[in-house]
Amino acid sequence: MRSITLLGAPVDSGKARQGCLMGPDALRVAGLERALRDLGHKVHDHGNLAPSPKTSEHAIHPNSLLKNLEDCANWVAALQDAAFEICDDTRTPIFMGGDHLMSAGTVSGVANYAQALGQEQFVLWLDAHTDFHTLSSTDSGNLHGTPVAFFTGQDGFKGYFPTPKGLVKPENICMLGIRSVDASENANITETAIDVHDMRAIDEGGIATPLRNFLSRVRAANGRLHLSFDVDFLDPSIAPAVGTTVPGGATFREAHLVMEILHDSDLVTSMDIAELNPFLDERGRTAKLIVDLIASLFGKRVMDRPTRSF
Ligand code: EXY
Ligand code: MN
Ligand code: MN
Ligand code: MN
Repeated sequence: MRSITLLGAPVDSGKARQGCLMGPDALRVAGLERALRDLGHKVHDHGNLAPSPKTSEHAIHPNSLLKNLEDCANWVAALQDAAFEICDDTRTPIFMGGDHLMSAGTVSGVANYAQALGQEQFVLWLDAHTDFHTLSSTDSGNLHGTPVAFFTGQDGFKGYFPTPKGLVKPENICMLGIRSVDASENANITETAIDVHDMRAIDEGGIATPLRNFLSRVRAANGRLHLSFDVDFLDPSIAPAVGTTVPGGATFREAHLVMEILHDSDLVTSMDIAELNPFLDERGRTAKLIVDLIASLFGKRVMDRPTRSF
């Protein structure tokens, strides 16, 4: 039984297709709290981090709309403090986004907490994208493409963003589901020890092996594990409610298998749900799927494993 705290982190950080602001409430309407209570967990809904930054319709770029960038930077600073505090009074925070800029705040906050405990912070990044742009490398200027560069301490944020209070070592990050990487991101990420498994590798060798290998590293280091789940990790045919869909994503069973293996490992200490855009959903289909996947992460089983394989 876990003690779980939900915190909404609604943000649309400049991309054209807005709507992630409504993500936290869509997860609430889809029954996230009830699903977790039904599994025997203690759940507290801490509400939303307010106020969300005001962003314009079109892309934010450091050179053009510094004002909006400042709002986003202040929001990230507030979120990293809120994340740190929530870690202190609950065993498992679930941060409900909002687009993936949220992870600049949540991951630096939980990494700061890990540092305070003298523990290593690890991150499992489920995403179609590596989100490894800096403010100078991004072409789109969309900040949701930058969080991993931010919390690994890459250059190019100074003067625009707060100093991350907690950093994650690149070698402590595993990415699964990658299938859309910009040229400059690719060049930069291959210079690091980030463990990237794209969909080609997963198609060939399966998703369980890289995940299990990563989890044994987390366990060996007695580490804390943050799961950052970008809804566009999933194939758009099962999860259409994201603004940056990329065909060829994880299937329903691959996603549930990841959650089941994570549950059995008991290693996850915090998580994000990012990029859910209810404005693009079909009668809450995507939000309900996310709730079901989180239920798998927290112990829901379709059936108890047969004692012997047939
Ligand atoms: N790499 C592209 C960009 O930087 O604009 C697309 C980023 C999409 C980010 C979403 C959250 O994963
Ligand atoms: Mn509260
Ligand atoms: Mn992402
Ligand atoms: Mn993505």
